[in-house]
Amino acid sequence: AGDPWDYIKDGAHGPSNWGGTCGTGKKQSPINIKGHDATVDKDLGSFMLKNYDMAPTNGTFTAKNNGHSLVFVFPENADYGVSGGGLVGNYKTHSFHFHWGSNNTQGPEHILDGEKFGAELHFVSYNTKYSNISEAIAKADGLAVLGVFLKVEGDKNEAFSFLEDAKSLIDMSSSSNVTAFKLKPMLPSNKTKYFRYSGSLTTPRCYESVTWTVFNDAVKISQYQMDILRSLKGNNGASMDNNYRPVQPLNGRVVKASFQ
Ligand code: B30
Ligand code: ZN
Repeated sequence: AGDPWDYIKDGAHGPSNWGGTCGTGKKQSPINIKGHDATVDKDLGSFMLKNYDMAPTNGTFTAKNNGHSLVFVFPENADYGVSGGGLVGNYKTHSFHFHWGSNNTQGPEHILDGEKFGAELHFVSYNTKYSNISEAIAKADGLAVLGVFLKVEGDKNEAFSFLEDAKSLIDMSSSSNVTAFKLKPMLPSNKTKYFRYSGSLTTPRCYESVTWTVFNDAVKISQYQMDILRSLKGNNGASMDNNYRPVQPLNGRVVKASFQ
């Protein structure tokens, strides 16, 4: 449903022609984060990640190629959550997905001090004052997304072994159940250094409902693991690479940093 959209630069359905709030909003994501311009906020405490170090026994996640990303959705009874770290209230983690480039110097949505890594991972959570993600998706305090930069370097990262399963999801709209795994190893070991700002979904209709947390430290994945993402296909069998939105104007927004 909705207007078709894609990532083809200057194309009819590309980012500069996305509809709705994408074109008119003043709090859009992603952004270029300049570490030195960020306002240090010592009151931004550390996160509570609920059950991120648990893999539910007999649990399965649904892995799906939705044509614009590779998404892993948790079962309704999964109890993954995020709170603290300056977030008001509790957020239930619904899913995670990736954005990546066709080479190792592009792919993330956020840019940190001009540095571009190969991919960015998003953990999407919704405010538990709403009953589900659909109800929360357009509310100002509806969503909290954690962003993690993925850098191609070194050996296979065991935290991302599940990408092997994604090899069966090359074609658009394919999905499969995968054995549940731990989320915490996918996050940087230092979770105390992060940036925080108020923004939007990075895909149509770009609702301005996201409290963004972007971790300072990147996580490493191997070239082989990156290439699995690059093998996925989107609409009409085209490559899904470069499924990232260009950075958007800050329009006076304050970016906070949890560290000096
Ligand atoms: S992001 O983290 O800002 N990239 C959605 C959630 C997080 C982000 C973007 C979008 C979302 O829930 N969108 C509506 C549901 N979509 C999922 C999606 O990621 O965009 C359903 C779908 O079509 O299958 Cu595409
Ligand atoms: Zn995303």
